Amino acid sequence: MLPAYVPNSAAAAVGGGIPIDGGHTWYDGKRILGDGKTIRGFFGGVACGCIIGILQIMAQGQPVFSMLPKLNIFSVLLLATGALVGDMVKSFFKRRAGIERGGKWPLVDQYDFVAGAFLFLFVGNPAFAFSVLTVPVIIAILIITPVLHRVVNIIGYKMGVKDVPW
Ligand code: CTP
Ligand code: K
Ligand code: MG
Repeated sequence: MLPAYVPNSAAAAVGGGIPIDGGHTWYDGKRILGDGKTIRGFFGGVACGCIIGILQIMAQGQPVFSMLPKLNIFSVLLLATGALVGDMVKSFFKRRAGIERGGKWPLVDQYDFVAGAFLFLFVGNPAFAFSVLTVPVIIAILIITPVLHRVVNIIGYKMGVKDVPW
């Protein structure tokens, strides 16, 4: 899950600059995604997720471009991209629900990137996804994620890379 977790924190650290929605509003007059989703945050986040994933593959003594269904660069890219696409889709619906950028949306804020990463991995590399994401593993991830999310966000807030501690 590191290639899915890291992009979320990395985006907060390296994000900023041009927003993905270009500052445009939706038909409801509210921003499409908001200033919290930036091009630099997205690609910087995905890149950091890929770096951690490549280190994991190398630590397991496997070739980076191994055949499916092993952990390979393709699966790493799916997890990292899926995580930030999930986060972005979340922001779209958050704006439609009238919640400002950075506002709290309990449960959704904690699981958006996990849902995106799971979806991308199950669709993009089902053989690998089914072999690693077993029911006990998924349950463990669902328990660990909100705890980790909270701890990392408090650290990010204290470091000054996050505006709010959630
Ligand atoms: N970030 C970014 N680009 C992304 C995702 C995140 O630049 N694609 C950065 C932004 O600086 C953002 C911070 O990471 O403020 C924290 O991310 P997140 O909590 O997902 O964004 P919010 O500011 O809470 O915005 P939203 O309400 O839309 O989730
Ligand atoms: K997020
Ligand atoms: Mg947030």
